[in-house]
Amino acid sequence: MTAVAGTEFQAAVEQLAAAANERREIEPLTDTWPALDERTAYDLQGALVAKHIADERTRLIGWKLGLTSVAKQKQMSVDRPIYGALIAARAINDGEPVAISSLIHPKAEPEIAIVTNRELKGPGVTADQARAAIDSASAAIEIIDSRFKNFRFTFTDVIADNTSASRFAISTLRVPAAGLDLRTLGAVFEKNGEVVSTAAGAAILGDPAIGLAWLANAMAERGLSLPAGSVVMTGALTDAISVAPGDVVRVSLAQLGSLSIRFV
Ligand code: OOG
Ligand code: MG
Repeated sequence: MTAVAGTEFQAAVEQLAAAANERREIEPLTDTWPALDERTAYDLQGALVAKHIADERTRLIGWKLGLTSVAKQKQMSVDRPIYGALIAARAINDGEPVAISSLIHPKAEPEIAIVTNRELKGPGVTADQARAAIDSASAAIEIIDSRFKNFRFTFTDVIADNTSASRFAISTLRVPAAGLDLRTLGAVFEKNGEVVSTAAGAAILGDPAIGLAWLANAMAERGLSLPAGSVVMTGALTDAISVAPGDVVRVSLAQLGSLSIRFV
């Protein structure tokens, strides 16, 4: 990396961290850095997450998939999945109130979270191997909050921004994966008691296990493996919805129970 590129890299990390910490929107990095490539974008993400972990004295607990459903890919005009990091300090509890004023322009997404029981190390991880590595599954809601104005970004911008990750809630009910077919798990997503969308687990690339295999293989491109005990949010099953103070969003998944978040 040249000295100029190194400065640009550090400036982008600082800008993204400040936008999140100060709750303000910024323009996409690619407006001024059009050549930003995928590899550098994941390096930016790694540096940004490391900064949040150091500043907040927290730790990495797992990973999140994004843009794994056709609904989300259409919503964001992107045709490939992405992944980001989950840090402990961003976890919230079932029913916990979330202040909209603490975020920029949050949206809520219904997801299936899983926990792994063995290391997955790509390349070449198959869906069957990934399925065997799923210990349990839980109902989850992700709150995304792009640091970019109006959620306008390119593929590499959103990767650098840790895939819009903000808060996440995972049900304490961890259902053993043995005997569960994640593909056919029905999902109902409600806002203020009204159904806004429905889906099944197969919305995630055909099977959340395919998503998990994709994650392990994508991480391998950066020399990373997915350790046993990782939490993985497998991606929004349906469109993300905007929320305002007073809204309650709820996801209910067959066999996994329900989980809700209240915005204040
Ligand atoms: C990117 C993050 C997408 C998901 O579950 O699909 C995501 C975005 O839409 O801002 O987390
Ligand atoms: Mg998500």
